[in-house]
Amino acid sequence: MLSSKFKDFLAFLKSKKILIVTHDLVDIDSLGSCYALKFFLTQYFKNQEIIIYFSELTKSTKNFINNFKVKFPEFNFSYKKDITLSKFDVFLVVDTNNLNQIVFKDNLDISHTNIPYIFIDHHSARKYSNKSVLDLINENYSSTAEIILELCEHFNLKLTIPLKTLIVSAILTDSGFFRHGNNVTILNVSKLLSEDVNIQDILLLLQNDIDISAKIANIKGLQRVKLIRQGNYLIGITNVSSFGASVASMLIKMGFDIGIVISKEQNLNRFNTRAKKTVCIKTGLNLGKILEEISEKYKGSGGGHDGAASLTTSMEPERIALEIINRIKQFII
Ligand SMILES: [Mn+2]
Repeated sequence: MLSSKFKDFLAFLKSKKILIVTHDLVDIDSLGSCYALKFFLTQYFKNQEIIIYFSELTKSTKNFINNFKVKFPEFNFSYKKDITLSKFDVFLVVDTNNLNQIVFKDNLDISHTNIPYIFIDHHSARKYSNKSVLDLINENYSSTAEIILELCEHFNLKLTIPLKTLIVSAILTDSGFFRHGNNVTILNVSKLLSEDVNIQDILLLLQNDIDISAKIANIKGLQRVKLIRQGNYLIGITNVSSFGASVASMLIKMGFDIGIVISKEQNLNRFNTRAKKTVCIKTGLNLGKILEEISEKYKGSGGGHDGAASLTTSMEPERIALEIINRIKQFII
């Protein structure tokens, strides 16, 4: 339980100028956590400076904010993109377990200042530098937003409807819509839902509009796909001019076990590959390794993870494709 720390946490922050920071490419969990935390602190420290700093937001976070603003036009998503670190007395590092993930202009780094920082996070604690006794870390939560929720509950602070909506959105996205969650994840969401905080409305807020050119690439990729059957496994190979990574993921959603997509990128041939996680686990297939080895052989650049990898090369695509397929087949006999 974090509750034993909450009083000290609050006492430490009193009369301090607070900067709330989070990782680059702000996702919906960091977004919701930062604004809920700011709301919480504002209740206790009326005339105190509490600033949020963001470097860059992801495309889906921006999309979410646009949808959110239609529903809650009054909600204030203000944050700073440019700040002077030395003006603050303490940094609250949200949804981040490694200071390297926070990006400032001119390569500033909060660890180079003498200003204390406190982690508020749900990632595994391995990479925390300079652990503080005040850190609020709980790896059992699917999202950082749930730590802020616990904080608000502990002090009986009533959250507003927009903030409840933000926290539910954060929990849903970070838990992969409960796929990576546990009982507590579902309980926390259920606590926040009400007539005014409706799950279907929130799911609509989280819907991402796909770009029309990405949709066309997906459709063309499907029209051109060649099916290769190897035992009980299905490999799909196709080509598109762009959006190769999204087309490769789409092939997996369509039912292929492995998807290979060839596209052109600045006169080079790019291969995007995807494999079902279950296939990788069952067969030992590692696309990252395969593409890395091929890239070394043909002087390209390639690599990735077991189920998602890419390769860029100037070699003719047919030859590379054949080599990729042959190497994949060695695993799925
Ligand atoms: Mn998170």
